[in-house]
Amino acid sequence: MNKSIIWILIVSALVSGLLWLLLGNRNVSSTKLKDYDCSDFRTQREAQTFFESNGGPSSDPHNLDGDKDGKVCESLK
Ligand SMILES: [Ca+2]
Repeated sequence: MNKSIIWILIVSALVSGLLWLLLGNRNVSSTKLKDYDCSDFRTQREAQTFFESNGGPSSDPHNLDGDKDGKVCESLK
């Protein structure tokens, strides 16, 4: 087997290992952020304000708007 092919394999294994570590660490740090649920808010308006200041209807990382109609925590008054 050609030595350069072996080196390419070693380097690509190291690079993918490094990428895996970087992406893995990013996932760990994102899961450390608090995940808000409707029970974290006292009123629907409070949840709605939080939702709109954190990406609005286009982004719902906390999954507050389960039915995707733009209105969060319909169960709250
Ligand atoms: Ca909704």
